[in-house]
Amino acid sequence: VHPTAVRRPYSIVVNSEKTTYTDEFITAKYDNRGANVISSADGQISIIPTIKSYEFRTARKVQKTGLMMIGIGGNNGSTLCATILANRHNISWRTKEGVQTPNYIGSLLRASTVRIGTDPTTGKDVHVPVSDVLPMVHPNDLVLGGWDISGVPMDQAMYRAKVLDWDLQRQVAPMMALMGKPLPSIYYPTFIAANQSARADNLIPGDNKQAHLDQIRADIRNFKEENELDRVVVFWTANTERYSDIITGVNDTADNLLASIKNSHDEVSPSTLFAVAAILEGSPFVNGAPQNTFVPGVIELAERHRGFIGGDDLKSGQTKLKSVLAEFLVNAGIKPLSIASYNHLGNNDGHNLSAEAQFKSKEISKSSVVDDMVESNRLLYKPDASPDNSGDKKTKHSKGEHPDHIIVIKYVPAVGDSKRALDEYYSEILMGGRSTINIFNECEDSLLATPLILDLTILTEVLTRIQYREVDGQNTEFKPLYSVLSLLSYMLKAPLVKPGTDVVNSLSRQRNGLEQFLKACIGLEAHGDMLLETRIW
Ligand code: NAI
Ligand code: DG6
Repeated sequence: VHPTAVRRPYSIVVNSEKTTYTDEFITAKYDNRGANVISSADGQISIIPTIKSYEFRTARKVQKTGLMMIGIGGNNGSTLCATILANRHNISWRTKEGVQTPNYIGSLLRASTVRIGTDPTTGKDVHVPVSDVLPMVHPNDLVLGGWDISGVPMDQAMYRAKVLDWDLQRQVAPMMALMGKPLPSIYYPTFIAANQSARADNLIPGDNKQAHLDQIRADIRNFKEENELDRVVVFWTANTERYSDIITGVNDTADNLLASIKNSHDEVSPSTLFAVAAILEGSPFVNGAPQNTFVPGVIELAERHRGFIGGDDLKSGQTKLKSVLAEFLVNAGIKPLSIASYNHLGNNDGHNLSAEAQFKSKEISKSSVVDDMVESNRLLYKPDASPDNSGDKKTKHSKGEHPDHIIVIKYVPAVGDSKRALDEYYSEILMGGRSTINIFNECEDSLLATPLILDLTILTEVLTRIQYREVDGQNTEFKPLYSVLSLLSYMLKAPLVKPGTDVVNSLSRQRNGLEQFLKACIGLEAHGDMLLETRIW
């Protein structure tokens, strides 16, 4: 089942003094423009435009990349494997609608485009697939592997998930069967719901966390060697865990965390252990679930090893829409008073989330998504006047005025993977009026999540090949990007960002940020919507 698909040649050339090409690198100059704003006590706002010059250097050779999923035997993991196999082998199947061909719909990289300029002969915008802007791995070329506490072979895991059409399952099953059983994993029962215990039959023996770490590191190394990979991305798509307590001396620093693993401390979660293993093996780690895998000790360890981490929690449906709608309302000067989000689903994710502690993790990531929009408009929402109005990013809002925001998730086995989500946005409009928007969405959860896992993996691989340097500064060596890959935010509900910097939840800002960055790497300016040529004579 190893990849055979042909890579598309990279075909974009930017003819500009800003961009240079060698066989090895694309190097582009970029002027980062901003503005310093100083507000004085008398209400005067003084603005000083700023500019700082950088160079980005992107290695052109796409690395042979493996994706190791933790939870590969679950709905997302098995659906992703079957989707890649169907695409790789061009398998079509019959549904009651007719013949369906495989695709990557829902992937920002493979199914959406970016405006790169204008055709001078027609004056029309020219769009290219996002995946064409820089050399990127094709999803068909990813080498797949991973761990699961459930030892069900991959074809059976796909049947168990009940996500894909039967005629497709039937055809990919022999290829899925060749993938065999997932690698044994680690199971610390207090971290996931008790209702998952029956699945846990494929475990690395013992309860020594250091030995577990060593085994997982060896798994990553072996997978890399056996498949002759340049890069392995390790991805948590296993059950949502409860939050870990952040305890001074235990997981607050890199050294304390490593010592706690040695001592098999109870509060080190499986996902944190996997993140540490990945960092120590030089593999990027992405967290597709909501729990606080990235305790401070993990972030410090990633910084120390110049490793790459990204998370948290795939932003697939209800929350993605919320990061559009809440921004639309607040930017339209309309004041959401309450947002009530309800959903029910019947897959194993829903079963796990029916336990209080695991639901809590999901509730936090689903709730945080409107914070920055509210924060940005203090005309609508009164700020808190007290001196300490800071809030914790993940557990509580800043103390200023906020809309009521409630999250409900219910487990209804009958509906399986087909999640039903209802959202009510209740807002204040002109002169005390009220507006209510109700949304009902129904779709297979894992078919929204799978393309996000692919995008996150492929983007992560790209970001490991990009380096930067300051053009006029003292420090002119090329350096890797900062360890926390906040450029992945578009696909994530509660984006992890560089400590001390602001989280951006708005979907359009997240997408613009990513587009601008990819374009900057080939020396293209951000395309604004000023459309000056259409406004002047
Ligand atoms: P699932 O329950 O079908 O799959 C999770 C898999 O993880 C199971 O096969 C389970 O046996 C395995 N597992 C649990 N603990 C493990 C460990 N310590 N090591 C290895 N494997 C372990 O769930 P699904 O639907 O695939 O979702 C996966 C994760 O992604 C969940 O945390 C979910 O909340 C999150 N997520 C899912 C989205 C979706 O739309 N499906 C969207 C956003 C996030
Ligand atoms: C119930 O909400 C199950 C969850 O795992 C979600 O389906 C998943 O987090 C996706 O959430 P959303 O809000 O992006 O659709």
